[in-house]
Amino acid sequence: MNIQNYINGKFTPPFSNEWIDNYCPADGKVYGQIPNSSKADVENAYTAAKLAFPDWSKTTLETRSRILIKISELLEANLQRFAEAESKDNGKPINLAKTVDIPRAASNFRFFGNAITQFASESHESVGHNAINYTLRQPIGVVGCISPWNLPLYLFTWKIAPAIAAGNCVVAKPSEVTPITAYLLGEICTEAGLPNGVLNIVHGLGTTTGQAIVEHPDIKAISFTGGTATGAHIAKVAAPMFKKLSLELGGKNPNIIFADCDYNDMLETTVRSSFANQGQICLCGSRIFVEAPIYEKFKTDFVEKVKQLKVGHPSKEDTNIGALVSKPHLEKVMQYINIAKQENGTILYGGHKITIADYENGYYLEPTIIEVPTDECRVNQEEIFGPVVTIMPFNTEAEVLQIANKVKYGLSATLWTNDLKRTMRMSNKLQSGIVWVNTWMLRDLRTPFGGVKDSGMGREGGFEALRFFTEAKNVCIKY
Ligand code: TXE
Repeated sequence: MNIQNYINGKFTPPFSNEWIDNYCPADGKVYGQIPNSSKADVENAYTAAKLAFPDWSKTTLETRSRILIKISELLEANLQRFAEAESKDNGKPINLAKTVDIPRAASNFRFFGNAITQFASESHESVGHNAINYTLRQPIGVVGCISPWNLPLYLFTWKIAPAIAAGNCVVAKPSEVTPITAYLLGEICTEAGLPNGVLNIVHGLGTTTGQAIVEHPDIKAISFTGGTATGAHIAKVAAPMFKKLSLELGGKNPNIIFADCDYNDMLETTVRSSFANQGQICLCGSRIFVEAPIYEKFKTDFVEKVKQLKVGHPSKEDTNIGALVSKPHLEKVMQYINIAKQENGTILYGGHKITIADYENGYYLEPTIIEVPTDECRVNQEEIFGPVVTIMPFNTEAEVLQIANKVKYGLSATLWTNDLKRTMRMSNKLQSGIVWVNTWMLRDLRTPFGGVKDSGMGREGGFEALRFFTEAKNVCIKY
């Protein structure tokens, strides 16, 4: 399957005629090519966006809303096709793509289609001065959206939907590792009546295409999700141009389990929060801390449950764990398993590459549980981003709080307890942008989403996203 850029509503090849192979993680074979777009392609996309901006920014909220909701409906109508494409491109189980990725991408458009009709700004009366202030929330112009490979369409649309809802025009780049559903989205946008140039999708490597978007002097805001090192680099390039930046980066999230929790619910959810999407979700709880009295029981039960997970071809309905996204990524994750051994970690389960008949070159890995002797080891401090979790016991609330916070990341944390006061104390003190109590990845699109420390800056979601994609202008009128 050869794909093209989507610029000004048309599918176009890259000027340079340079192409990148696209691999299918399930069998390791090349199954298509994608453009490696250059500065010239990004400039072309920018020009289309710039020309579309005056009309789009004046389009009524009702019309914008109707188009966004139409995109959402078309995604739902094409659920099967998109889910198959996502599963093939990324290696994730088809069931996950069908129940999570594509429905959530559709709900991103529906949500922001509705949210823009409710978005309002403030007014401040300057009492005693006979003056009134009101704040205009104006779209920025042309904005850049850059997304990663783990939740390809879901995270791509999480940026694009609020950007266009707020009246901006977009130059967007999906990950070069998983470009297919972003490509298919172009067709749907045209069918939904999105005017040409409002959304432009350019494909290519981060260092060429992505870099050209970030460096473009007239793309005034960048919304990025991806690795922390890339985020730091983008900040360095964008800061001297005073671009608005939203950076959603890595995580090393603690999953803290107290003995008083609802045990079965916790166990079930912990299997999911550890291994969903092959552990390749920035919100996965990759560091599991268990209160000492239930530690041995948890260890036994968790290993037992994880043993039952079926690693298999992503297209099979009964597969729980599919293929990792790429060969280099599989190698990186396996390297961490070796590091764990050198650091005196005990592999309680997994740790090996799996060969699946007929798909011998696919990127399959056993779900892996490592018992660590201390939290101060690389597997407990660095983001692995694969089906690998560490576990260790703790004795007191103060102790677990300290180790939970002792990493450079701060995206999310999960807490399992029925003690209300402890919940309040811990939620206040955990250094993360999101705290889940007795649940994981429960999503309400109105809530702020993002991290602290090296997990990034800015918040996505709800009105936060609409605020990011607009500039506030205060107008002060004396009467
Ligand atoms: O991410 P990159 P990669 C973490 C995870 C993973 C690591 C690297 O630990 O192993 O990051 O993954 C584009 N200018 N996460 O290499 O490189 C790139 O093309 C502009 C966490 O895939 O950060 C892609 O579209 N853009 C994570 C996007 O940035 C650039 C999700 C992300 O790629 C660029 C994914 C540049 N110079 C990985 N270089 C999460 N937190 O959700 C790259 N890109």
